[in-house]
Amino acid sequence: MSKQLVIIPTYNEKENIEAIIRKVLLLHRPFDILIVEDNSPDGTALIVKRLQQELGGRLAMLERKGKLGLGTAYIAGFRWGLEQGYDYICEMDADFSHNPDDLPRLLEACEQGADLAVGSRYVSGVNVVNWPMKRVLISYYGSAYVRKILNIRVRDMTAGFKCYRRKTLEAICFDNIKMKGYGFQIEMKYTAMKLGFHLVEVPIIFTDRKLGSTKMSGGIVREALLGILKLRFKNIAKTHSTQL
Ligand SMILES: Nc1nc2c(ncn2[C@@H]2O[C@H](COP(=O)(O)OP(=O)(O)O)[C@@H](O)[C@H]2O)c(=O)[nH]1
Ligand SMILES: [Mg+2]
Repeated sequence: MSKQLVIIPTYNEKENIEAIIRKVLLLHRPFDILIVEDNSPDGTALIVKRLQQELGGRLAMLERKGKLGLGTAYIAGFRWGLEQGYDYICEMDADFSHNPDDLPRLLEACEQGADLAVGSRYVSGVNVVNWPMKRVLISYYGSAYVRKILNIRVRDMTAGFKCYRRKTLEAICFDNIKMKGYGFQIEMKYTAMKLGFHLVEVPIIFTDRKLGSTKMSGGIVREALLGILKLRFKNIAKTHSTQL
């Protein structure tokens, strides 16, 4: 029997965290959960601790000292998941933008041969609900820009709803992943592809959060725009060969 984990990074998600944890634990495929919590001032960690008492071993939490960014939260989660021996490691936001019901489809894509399955908004048209038009445009044209610069076909390059096969993460040298926000998602996908892994896009519908607020900022968009240019000229095989 394979073991699968979903990593959920949180910063001020008290309105969403309990419902999303309960939803994941009810899926027909069993997923363990790792919350990577950055000392949210709203007390998200306290809610998780209460649920741990109630629900037991399938819910773990890594607590960090403060808001250190999404990229490093995921990397801390990946290291933990690999150490614990998980075969498949997923990423999902806490705010229900990613529908937990889609997790089994991402997992199945990996079971059927993908090394990295990406929940994609742009496989056909734009499957985004309730996002402000400005964000849809930044995301859609941002992905088009990235495709052009990096010369790749993946339609949703900034997607953060994914399932990695264990060996894909094992091959990536996390110390050499430089970007932290949307750029992190792009860098991970590009690195996996350059290392020869098979990426599959699984269509999903992305819905804007109903509760809580976004933590993304203009700085994160700038980081991605510049970071992509650097990635274009990076020798991926060389910088990520240490763990192979
Ligand atoms: N641990 C941690 N989680 C974060 C951080 N920034 C954002 N998140 C979480 O990452 C997910 C996506 O962030 P969100 O603000 O919804 O971004 P958006 O969907 O692009 O607007 C949510 O679960 C957030 O709580 C951070 O610095 N640290
Ligand atoms: Mg969100």
